[in-house]
Amino acid sequence: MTGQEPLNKKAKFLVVANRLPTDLVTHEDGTQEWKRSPGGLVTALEPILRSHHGAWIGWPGVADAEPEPFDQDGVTIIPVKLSAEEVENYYEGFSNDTLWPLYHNGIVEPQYREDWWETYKEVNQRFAEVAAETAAENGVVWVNDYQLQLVPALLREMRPDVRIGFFLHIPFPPLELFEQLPWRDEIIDGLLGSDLIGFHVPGNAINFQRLTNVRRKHRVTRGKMSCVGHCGHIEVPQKEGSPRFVKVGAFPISIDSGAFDEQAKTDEIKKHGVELRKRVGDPATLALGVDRMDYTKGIEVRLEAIYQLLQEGRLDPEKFVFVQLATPSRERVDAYKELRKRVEEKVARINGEYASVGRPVISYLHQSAPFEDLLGFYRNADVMLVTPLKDGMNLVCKEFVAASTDGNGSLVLSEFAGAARELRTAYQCNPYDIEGVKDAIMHAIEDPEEERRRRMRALRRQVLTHDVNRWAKSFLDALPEH
Ligand code: GDG
Repeated sequence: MTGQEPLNKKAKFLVVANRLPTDLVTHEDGTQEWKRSPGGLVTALEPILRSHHGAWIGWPGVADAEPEPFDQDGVTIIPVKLSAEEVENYYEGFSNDTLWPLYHNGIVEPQYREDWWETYKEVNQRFAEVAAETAAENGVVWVNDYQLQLVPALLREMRPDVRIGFFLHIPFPPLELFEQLPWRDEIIDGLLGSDLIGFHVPGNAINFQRLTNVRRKHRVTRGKMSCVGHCGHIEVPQKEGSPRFVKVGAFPISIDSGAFDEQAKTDEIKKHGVELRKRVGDPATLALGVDRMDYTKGIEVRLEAIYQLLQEGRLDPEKFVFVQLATPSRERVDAYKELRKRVEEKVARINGEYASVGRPVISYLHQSAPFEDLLGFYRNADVMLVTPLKDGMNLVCKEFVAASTDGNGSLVLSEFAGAARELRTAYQCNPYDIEGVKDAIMHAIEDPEEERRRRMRALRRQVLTHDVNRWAKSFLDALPEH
């Protein structure tokens, strides 16, 4: 363990998320070390956390680990312990095998199990207790994502003085689907403990408002359908006194786009990108996919589209390479094991039929790629394929745009990614319409250069002016005062 000092102060600004911004890594000799995992959320929130003596509550990523809180660059890190059984029931089970598929339109069948739900409740209670102990008087607590939807109400019960914001990073489903959940009313009431509930896109906010209106009979004041920011209020009756108002809004998350642009421009990344392109045979067209290995991401859709385009002779295997970087994810959940098998069979089939010796058409990795490789590929790919069946936002497409500093990449983007609402000039497609996906890919490759550049210019304007700092600020600015 590193020699960080245990701390014991109250935080005026608190982030609560399933995972900490730093992972506890255990080496082969049994020694442990904290490794920072600098994602977009961390980058956006770190300066705010630092300036407010902030704290971050989350699980360190290892079962049964119980490290003491410590200070990391001015932010208090507060680990929450999860036993191996809790990881299985709360995280892999209820979060990733019940809520994740249900909220992504039931792409795979959600599993409903009472024992998973019981553990979900217990773990949410623990997170809420730690937050209640940590938050300073009248502080701000920002709760994140589907793993912790009961925390707002539990926390409000213990600490009515704090202001609670909740942000959902995945889609919120329509009423007709959400109502399958045996514990639907408990989840709604958990979320309604917040002062502000944020979603990526207005459609999600509207789904939630309609649900509370229909199931809980709460009065809803709706903003404009096209709203970004404040979309409306839900009036929640109280046992005593006047009702509480919960603000609901759409806040499309983004990336640290300036940093991506800057880093992608460096000579090192430029050279590295050229080198990577050479390594895959310097094809006339390099297409790229970057995803967690998840059935929501539509990896199979793009493989099928490429397969058919090769069969029809619209893509030439001598001139085309597709690089798919697929980070391992949730490998103990059955649906993920099955997906991996299907993807790998498809890759093998395409290469078996169309590759030549030493020259695969599909270059597939089931590994977490180093960040420099990611940037190098983003910068040098001709076409980026982002074809989710459903995605809250999708940051990969924004990263590709920000890193396309030469202004000449083409983005193929599913209409069902939250990002499609902002990235209008992408080559958009319906991932359920295979002919449409194939046509979008061919347009992205064959359109005149001027058309491709025009589209990318508009995408870059959008992504570079709407970064993750703007997202965090708009959410926090919308959090009502008590
Ligand atoms: C959830 C929602 C929403 C991926 N492979 C590698 C790697 N990555 C990085 C990407 C990107 C991140 O992982 C993936 O972010 P996404 O947004 O695309 O997807 P989810 O993980 O599903 O995120 C999503 C998001 O929350 C935020 O609210 O947008 O809709 O599902 O940053 O770059 N990074 C490295 N190597 C890899 O191999 N270094």
